[in-house]
Amino acid sequence: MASEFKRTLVTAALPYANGPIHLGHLAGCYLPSDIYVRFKRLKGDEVAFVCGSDEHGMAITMKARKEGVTPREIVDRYHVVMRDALADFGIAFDHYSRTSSDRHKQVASEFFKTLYDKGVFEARQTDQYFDPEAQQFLADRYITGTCPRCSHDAAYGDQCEKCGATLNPTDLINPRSTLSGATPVLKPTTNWFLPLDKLSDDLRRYITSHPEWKPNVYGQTLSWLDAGDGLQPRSMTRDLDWGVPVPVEGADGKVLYVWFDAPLGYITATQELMGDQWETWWKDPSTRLVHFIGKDNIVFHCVIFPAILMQHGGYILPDQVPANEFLNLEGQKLSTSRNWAVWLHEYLADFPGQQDVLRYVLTATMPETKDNDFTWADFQQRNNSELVAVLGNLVNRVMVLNHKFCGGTVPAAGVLPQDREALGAVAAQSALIGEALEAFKFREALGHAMDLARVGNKYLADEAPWQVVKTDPDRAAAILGVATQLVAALATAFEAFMPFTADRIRTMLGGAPALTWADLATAGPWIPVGTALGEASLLFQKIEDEQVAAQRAKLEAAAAANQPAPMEPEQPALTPLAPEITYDQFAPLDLRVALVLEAERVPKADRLLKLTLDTGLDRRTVLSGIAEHFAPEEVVGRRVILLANLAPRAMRGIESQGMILMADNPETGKLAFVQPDSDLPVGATVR
Ligand code: B3M
Ligand code: ZN
Repeated sequence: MASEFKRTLVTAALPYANGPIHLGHLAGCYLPSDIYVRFKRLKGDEVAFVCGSDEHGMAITMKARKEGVTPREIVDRYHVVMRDALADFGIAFDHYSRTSSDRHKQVASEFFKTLYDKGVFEARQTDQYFDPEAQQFLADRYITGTCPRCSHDAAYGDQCEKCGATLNPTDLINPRSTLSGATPVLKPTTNWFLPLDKLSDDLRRYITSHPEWKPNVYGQTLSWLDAGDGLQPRSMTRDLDWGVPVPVEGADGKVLYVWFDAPLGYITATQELMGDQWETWWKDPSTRLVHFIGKDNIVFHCVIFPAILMQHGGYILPDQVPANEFLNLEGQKLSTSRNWAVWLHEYLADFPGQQDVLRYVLTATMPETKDNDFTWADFQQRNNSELVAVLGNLVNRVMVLNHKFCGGTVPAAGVLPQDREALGAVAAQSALIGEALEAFKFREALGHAMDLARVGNKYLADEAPWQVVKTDPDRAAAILGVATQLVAALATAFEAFMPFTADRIRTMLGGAPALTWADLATAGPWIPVGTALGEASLLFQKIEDEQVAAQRAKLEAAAAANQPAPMEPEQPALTPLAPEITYDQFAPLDLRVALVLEAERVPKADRLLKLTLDTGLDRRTVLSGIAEHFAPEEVVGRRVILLANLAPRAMRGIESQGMILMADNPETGKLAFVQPDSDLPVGATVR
């Protein structure tokens, strides 16, 4: 129960220091955590907000290799780039730390040592690939070879990016080291495993005591516990030379697993921020620990980190882990390596001073419960029809009318029923905003704030002070008094979402004092009558079609320029010809054009989409293994070719009545639809 807590420690996932920050980072965890913390501060709650750069792990060493520099150079460069970009967007950490610091080394070593001395770890000898030329053990990503499933000849030791298979390095045919090209050899090595299998009862008790977690978080965590063989021991050390050295005898050449050390970075950051007081924030059960993360980090924060904290003892456990799903960009997965991203620093260069527009749009489309898509068209639309037309318009009209009819000072607000009603919306809407934010429903909260601005616009339109002034200047002033109070309250209502805008509104209002959240629950006034107003200026600017087109073109160009140059002359791997069949074997296939009416994901089946098809003859359900390639909304409305007389088959308790034809694109390795000619009607047969 949140109410038993005296203070809240909020963390945002530590970004890997291997590149600049993009939209997906912001929407995933930095924006929601910042909004939450700003709201808490407005409420006067005791809160601390920490983050920092994650400077260990493969993400760093791979980038360093790619650029031919040391890992140290990479993290030193990107630590600053990321810290500054987040600050530029108003992400107001109390402290932004880094995991390559000496203090962090101490914190992580102490944790490992304590667990080691308690006998928590199991030392296990395993055979690992070793590069005899480079004289080092190879992480999975440093081994390539032929995929046993699809014969792609550049699969990685952990995954084939062509067919998506999850692999072990020893599954690869013809393995090669990417460090030297040498054929790796298996060599025994000892690592220390956290026996998650033995801890699973404790973990289950902990997790099921949090049924209030967001369904995506709770569900994913439990499905880990419930997976086939249950939780498996996981190695907490690696044979690598970049990281926190394993602080025990006989561990030369080994470092802590990055997911052992990174979450402890939250503790390091708190120590740096709080000095002697840090223990209150990590050991006192009246502290609430809240981790904002993206969905790919759920298991580490809900299973592995709590297991580490429990085994150490004396620490509180995460109480909430509000993870977001992923944000896509123009219908495609954001990708640093393909350069399919909007980088924050580039956004700021193109839209100077307009951080809040991005904050607003990303909050309004935040992937809270499912993946969501950022498009420049939507960005333009929300800017023009919400920020400019609703909030910006209200503030501007109130300012201009005040200067015109009231000498530029705040008049006393009217007291007619409609005046009270409009002013009463402040308390009502702020209560709704607050409830939604406490429940981590950011989109909903933002909607309630925008509704308050709508109340203001409607009030002005209904009361029409520009008309009234002709016959009754006192009433016109009273109307503007109400409207000005609304604007003052709006600055605070929007502050957590759009802090730059809140400041600008206050400046326009003549340096109006910052309010607290409790002030919004009153009947006002929120700005003293008689305050001399500043100059009116536009809060938001209309975004033109050309700007949107330019952003799209920039995206396409960057992605095209970044197509990885083929290492060797690449022959697209065409699938060899299949064995011959006769016409009689082909003729029984009933292939026909069908229309996708609906598409949805199938819970617990990452690959499957459940489609509802119109075949012309009937409506039916077909399960299709395309969910990793297409979002449901990309599929609805498509005309596809259906194998309509395939015997029904049940998967995940759903009966699939047919199969849609898909093509493998040999150049991209991606799945594509086989699309009928546009004038073919639904039901047309294919032969
Ligand atoms: N750096 C992973 C990521 O950026 C990782 C988060 C660490 S949080 C302790 O997805
Ligand atoms: Zn494959």
